[in-house]
Amino acid sequence: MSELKSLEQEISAAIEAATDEPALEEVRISALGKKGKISELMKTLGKMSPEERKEMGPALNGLKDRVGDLLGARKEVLKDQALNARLQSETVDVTLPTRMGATFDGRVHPIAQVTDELTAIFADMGFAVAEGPDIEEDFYNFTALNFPPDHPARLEHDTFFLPVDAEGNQKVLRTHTSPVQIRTMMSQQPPIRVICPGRTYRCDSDQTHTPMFHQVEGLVIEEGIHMGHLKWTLEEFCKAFFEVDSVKMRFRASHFPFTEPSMEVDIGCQRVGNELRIGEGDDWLEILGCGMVHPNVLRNCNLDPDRYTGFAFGMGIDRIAMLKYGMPDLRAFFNGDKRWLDHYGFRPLDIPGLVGGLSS
Ligand code: 2NL
Repeated sequence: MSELKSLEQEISAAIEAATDEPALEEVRISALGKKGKISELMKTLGKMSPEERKEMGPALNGLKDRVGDLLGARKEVLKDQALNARLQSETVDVTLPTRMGATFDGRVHPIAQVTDELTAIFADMGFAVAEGPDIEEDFYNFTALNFPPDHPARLEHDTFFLPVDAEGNQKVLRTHTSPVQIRTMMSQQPPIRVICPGRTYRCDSDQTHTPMFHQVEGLVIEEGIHMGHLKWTLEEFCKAFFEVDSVKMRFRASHFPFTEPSMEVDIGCQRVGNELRIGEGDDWLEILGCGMVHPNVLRNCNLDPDRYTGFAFGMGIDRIAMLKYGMPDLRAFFNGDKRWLDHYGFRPLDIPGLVGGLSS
């Protein structure tokens, strides 16, 4: 009997000393498991005299029950302790500053930003984006666009020519994104509404010209399209892009081989100190060229000019980026100086959209 008492004390002490659930489980096995101390004692009951059994049976059962209760109670305590420790170590301090990293330190280049901005504006007017190769065939860059063979305009464009290939063909670096529109007209049926932003190349370099620059052209082909549609589209674009309620515009007669009539478009502006205000004022800024698609261009793309008309326009993305965001030198756009990008670049998660301000 006194042996049972000291066994109970020994087991109770072990239960109290267990500091986690695995340790407690070991104590349980050593007491109540198949070969545990209490279980072994239970097995001896069979060999006892009836008198001994009468005394030891209830005593052992009592011990087994009390040890079971102690184990259960200790298990609850240890569970609570483990949960509290987890809550302590896994707390989130929502007042900490956001973590900076590559995603946040990087900047979006103004060309990418402005391309996204104008894409959002034209997408809202139902335009799709079309793309094409930078290395073009003469046909798409010049011939289909109504440049006569050996016309000086092919040279005026300061074209980069590639070496003549085995078949005697000479490819060029596209001098404008118009070839993308030619490809669109040859592969799709009207109604067509596309913008074609992308890289273009001309052999020219000074403060406002780089050998590689960016252009966006727009093209609409549909029955009944006229200059009113052209004017409205460009006016809406200018207001949305420069984020002003109204914009003064001037259409001057001009000439391109691929449009008739052709126009250059100026917007009103005013210089106030160092700042350039767009939309009003007595100065003019040239921002784009446009016109009604020349019937020859439609014919070259197998479209019937008696059925379809269309308008087209083209502008320099780099140039309108400089106007909107005030960079003085185009060359700095492309020489990869990180200090310039830190200053003029855009935060990567400020994605341009028409809701909430284009360039917030
Ligand atoms: C400018 C002038 C212009 C076009 C581009 C075009 C394209 C096709 C047919 C007719 Cl496929 N026109 N594009 C038309 C007028 C002007 O760009 O000064 N760009 C910077």
